[in-house]
Amino acid sequence: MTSRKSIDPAVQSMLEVASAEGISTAFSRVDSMKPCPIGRQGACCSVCYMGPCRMVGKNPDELRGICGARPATIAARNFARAVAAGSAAHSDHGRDMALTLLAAAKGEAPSYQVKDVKKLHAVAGYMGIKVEGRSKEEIAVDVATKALSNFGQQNGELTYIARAPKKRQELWRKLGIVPRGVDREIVETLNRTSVGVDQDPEHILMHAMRTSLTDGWGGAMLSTDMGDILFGTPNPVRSKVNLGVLKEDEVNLVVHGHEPLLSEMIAAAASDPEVIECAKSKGAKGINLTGICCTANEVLMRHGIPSAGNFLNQEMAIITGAVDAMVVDVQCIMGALTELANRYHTKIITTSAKAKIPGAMHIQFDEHQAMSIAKLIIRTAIDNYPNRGKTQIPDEYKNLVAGFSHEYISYMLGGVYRGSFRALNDAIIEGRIKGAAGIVGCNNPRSTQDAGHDYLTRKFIENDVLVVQTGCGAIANAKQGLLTPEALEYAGPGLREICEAVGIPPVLHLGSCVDNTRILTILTNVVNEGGLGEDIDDLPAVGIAPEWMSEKALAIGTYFVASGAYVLFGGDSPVDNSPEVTELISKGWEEKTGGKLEFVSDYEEIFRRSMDHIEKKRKALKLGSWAPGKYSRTFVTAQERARRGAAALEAEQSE
Ligand code: NFS
Repeated sequence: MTSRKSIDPAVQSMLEVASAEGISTAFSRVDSMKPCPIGRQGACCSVCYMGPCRMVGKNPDELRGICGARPATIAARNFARAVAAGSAAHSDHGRDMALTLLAAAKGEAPSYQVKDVKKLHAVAGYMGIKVEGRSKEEIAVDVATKALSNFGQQNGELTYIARAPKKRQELWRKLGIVPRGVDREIVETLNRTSVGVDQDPEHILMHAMRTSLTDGWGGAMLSTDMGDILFGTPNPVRSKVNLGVLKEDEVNLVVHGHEPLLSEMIAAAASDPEVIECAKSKGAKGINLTGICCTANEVLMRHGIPSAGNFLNQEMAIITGAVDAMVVDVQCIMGALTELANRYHTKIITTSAKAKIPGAMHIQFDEHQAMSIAKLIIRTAIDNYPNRGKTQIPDEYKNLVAGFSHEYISYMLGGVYRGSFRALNDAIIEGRIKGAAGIVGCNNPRSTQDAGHDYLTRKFIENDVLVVQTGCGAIANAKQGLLTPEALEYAGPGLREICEAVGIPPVLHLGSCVDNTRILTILTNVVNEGGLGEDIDDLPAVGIAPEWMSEKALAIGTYFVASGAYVLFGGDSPVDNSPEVTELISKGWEEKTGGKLEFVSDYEEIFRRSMDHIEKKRKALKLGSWAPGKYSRTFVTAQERARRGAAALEAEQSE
């Protein structure tokens, strides 16, 4: 029964506890809350108060709302609004990061500094900011100011548009979808989609693409860069994942949400000897910091702090009874947490000026006094430790390797002096690696937790497709042990050879959801490296969000399509009611950008379409299949080597 809900054994065991104790969770609520069939397929218009109008009937194309809006207009408007909301979420995150960098550089936020000068110089390079003869603080002031100007500018182009492949930039200009300013495009979407403004579905959807580019090549990319400058660019780290990382005898503090600003401070404060002494004085052996969702990914990538799991693990963590405080900021935080926490001793602490939850304790974060606030939060968790009742921590965790920034990938492929993507391009050209799949995004209780991520990742690596991941998708795979070198056992021979030679797992964790922009950078670097076409849409690559549920996922999917990628989403289509819009975002966008967006509920079909696409792109690039003999007469596959090794061993033993 619980296996239909989740493939995560820790979640399964907590669901048994929840069911025995009559505890409501997203997994149980999803059964009693049937989705509204009208809203679910984009057939409900609520942009004015003459309605809401429902586009239901035998022939949707005959239907219209009170104002006359057709189903296609309504579906396109709803989709564009979701993209705007998703872009706003990532971009506001980026804005906060830039504001903190500015405060740090001016000496107004003493807890923060420029940690990664190399990255600062690289970003200054993208922005045309002079670095020679200047202090890191001077450069950082200019970098943060330039970043912030991207949000409010009214005309011109976002700075990072120039980071895309040349051909892509020209295409965007031709299509008129280069964003002028982050805030401008998001506001314009809200205006265009309000009652009686833009009514042409194709025109609305073009602006949805322009808006999504403010996310991918704007707010989210800035967020990644500002984070790396402040906290360091990730390098591979080993860690652990799943509810088994919670500890019986330590103060369990879980950071949940998205922005790394506070969690970085908590990570630093948690190792302060004075704070640890304080925990000991309450009978705990120490402080155990873990995370959920993308905050977890941020501190995992940079410090190897263990993750207690992805989106659907948040309630499960509380049901263990072992969480002394869950500290949340923004995004993907379930409103149900406070009611659930009332059954236990757990304190839910909201920290963002933008987000309060009824029933939660609020300790407002302020970057100017970050360290003292972080310590106050830790002390609150410590003080709560003695209030713990019965705990039920499932003994489930897996090891993982995370921390693959594009900078590190370039380094691992070419070394310090010759960092490049050449080796990856060559492996794709030779056919050792057939292509790449980005498998990203959420959990959604309407489908079995982690099952889509798991099925697709295994299928791709088995078929010599390198998998890169972010967000809850990465954690889903980590919980199944796929983010380790041992997962090479499931990889096809070509992929395995490359991963063994370079020393990486076949599934690379690139970070949080804003770090999908690292994938954009990798795709661009692969194009610029040469030999695989001139633009992102030439590459044998796909992007997949099998268990998506968030507006942010739609924004990410749309900016990848605008950037030339084939993107497949699992589950139901939010524009299903309109065959016209369904065609506009797939075939229509493909004609314009070379990328397309499809909603396919069957995972096998997602895989089949992805492989067809990868093969089609390989053919267009005139790439053949892998022919080992062509490159090395002495070549043997890893499997063959293992077989020979085993045979030799057997022979030895029989002697
Ligand atoms: Ni992404 Fe990260 Fe997870 Fe989905 Fe939510 S945490 S920003 S939206 S649920 S992947």
